[in-house]
Amino acid sequence: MSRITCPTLRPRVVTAAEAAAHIRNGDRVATSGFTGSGYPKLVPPALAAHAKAEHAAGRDFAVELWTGASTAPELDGILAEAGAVSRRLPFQSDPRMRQAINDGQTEYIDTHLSHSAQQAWFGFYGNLDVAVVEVAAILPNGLLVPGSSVGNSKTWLDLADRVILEVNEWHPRAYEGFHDVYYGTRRPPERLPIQLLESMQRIGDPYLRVDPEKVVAIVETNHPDRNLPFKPADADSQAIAAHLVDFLRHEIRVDRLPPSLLPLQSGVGNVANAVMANLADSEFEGLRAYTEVIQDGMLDLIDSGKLTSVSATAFSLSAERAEAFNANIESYKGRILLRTQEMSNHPEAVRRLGVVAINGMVEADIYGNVNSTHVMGSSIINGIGGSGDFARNAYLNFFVSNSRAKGGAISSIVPFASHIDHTEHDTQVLVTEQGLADLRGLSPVARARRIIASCAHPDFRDRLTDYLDRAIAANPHGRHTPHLLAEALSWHERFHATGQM
Ligand code: 0RQ
Repeated sequence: MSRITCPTLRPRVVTAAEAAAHIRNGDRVATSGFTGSGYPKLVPPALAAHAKAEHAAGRDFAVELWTGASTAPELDGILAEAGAVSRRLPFQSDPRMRQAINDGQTEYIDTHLSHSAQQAWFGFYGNLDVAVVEVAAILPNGLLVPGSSVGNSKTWLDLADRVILEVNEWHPRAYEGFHDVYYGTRRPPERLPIQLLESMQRIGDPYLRVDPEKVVAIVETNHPDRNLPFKPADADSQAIAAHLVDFLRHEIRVDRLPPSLLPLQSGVGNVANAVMANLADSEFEGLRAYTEVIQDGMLDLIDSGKLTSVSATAFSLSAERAEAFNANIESYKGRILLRTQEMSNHPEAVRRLGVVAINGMVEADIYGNVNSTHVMGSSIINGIGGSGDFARNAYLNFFVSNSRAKGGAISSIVPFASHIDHTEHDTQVLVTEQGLADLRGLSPVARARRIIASCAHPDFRDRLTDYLDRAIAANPHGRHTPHLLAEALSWHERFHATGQM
């Protein structure tokens, strides 16, 4: 049976090329999609082909691209390769898009993921021309059943002048009932408290709404989400996870956490995924998650019975896990809820629920400033994503990383972070395979001693201590957060010059 049962909308089914023809040079285009799930799969390649044809004919063609978060090669990748994206926001992780941004061809606006929708409807980014949104089905009354992500789709459908829908049969029809789309957001000063008191509480609707008048085209597809595999957890990830889990036990013993913990948030990346897998082997029971993405590790926790429920905005699964989930989707009903990213990452909810946030990092400095996004201060990797939404507002936050990168050439603990996403005021606990530094209640120099002793790799520990000691000695009237300004970024400069920090 067709997934499009609305008599008004059914006649608008066209080919992807016909749908893409509704997108013009200079348009602001916003798509569904969040960390490789629920993004449109046919219109973007058709748009890229059109852009290439225009370029070959000597004409300009580029659009602004707004999404929920990262998408996939057949959206970010193919449009970046076609040179068809003038400006991109918010989180991305595609290698070709990253290249276009780092080459200076595409402007990139790296907002917090909870801010992106509201800043769009505040009007901060200008008028939205087109929304391209993938859904699992269109109901007879025109309501839309989302698929494997919700992201910013609600806002894009509300704001866009024109809407293109992709109806993808790869998403199980049984997705109906897995979503909670909150329609109560208002601009200040009309804002009301968000009545989300428990992680699985429903505060919205199971469906997305769209004004049928705005729907200019519908495309039918049957294409899987991108679904990248995770690296198997190596010894370092296991060690990081073990330190973190031991610390959680300690916090329970001293009565700073309940035995079933508080709702967990786990970020993107291999290390964060490994931490979740490690929790599956632990003694914890009755865990809950209030998070952004559901990775394989979190699904393992549900399957093992340790995790009773997950509220998120999207799946980010490997291909095998996605197929297994789709085949057994009914068994997860009531245990998984997908919200708008505005709500999954909402500061008010994160603060009220007391989330325990675990996110990856690129580097941290001795005082606890964390860089989540840039290599050597200049090249973006992915973006801040939701790490700031969660870390700043969490009950307890962790930043995790190997103590070294690139085969030992780089120390992840440096005198001064080459880019700062999370300041020393936000950071609570740093974890590397070397150990864990609990920074709560410590002054800057005490934090520095603890980070160097617990988290830095032995290859770099003495040099970090030497830097700190000399910075203290050289600043007789500046001993609160002492630095040697001319030397603070010298480790990064040395890496550029010699390939070694
Ligand atoms: O690059 O694969 O080319 O070698 O960075 O590093 O160690 O595989 O770590 O997969 O956990 O990702 C911060 C990127 C960590 C991720 C980051 C290089 C390293 C490798 C990845 P290669 P690992 P992970 C909510 C939370 C921001 C968004 C976020 C991230 C690559 O966690 O994007 O937290 N976070 N969102 O070699 C140079 C260093 C390095 C380094 C690592 N010090 N210097 N390169 N790398 N450390 C979810 C969402 O927001 C959607």
